[in-house]
Amino acid sequence: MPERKFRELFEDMTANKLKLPPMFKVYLLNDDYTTMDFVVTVLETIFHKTAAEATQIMLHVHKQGSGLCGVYTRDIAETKVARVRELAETNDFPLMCMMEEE
Ligand code: TYC
Repeated sequence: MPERKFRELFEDMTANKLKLPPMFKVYLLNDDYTTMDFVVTVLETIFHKTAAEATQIMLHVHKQGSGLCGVYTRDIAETKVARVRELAETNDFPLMCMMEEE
């Protein structure tokens, strides 16, 4: 194989290997019906926040309309959004959760 071709292939391979995966921000949105306690529980159980962090994020969402819960790879973000929606539905709360590419 000519050296130029080999170098091209090698650079292509290493560039692809070193590329970081796309990351996704997961947000909770405010509503008038979901209880504050439920939102704190969601943040503790699904997003692994401490009680203090969960309370801070919940209050931020309550006052500002939305709040960042974490940044994850696509699969993890999708799973977290799905778990929040399932848990909210099971408990009859209209809590909304969304993800957005960084
Ligand atoms: N606004 C809700 C209330 O007053 C609390 C709440 C906070 C709901 C955050 C959703 O993502 C949310 N009970």
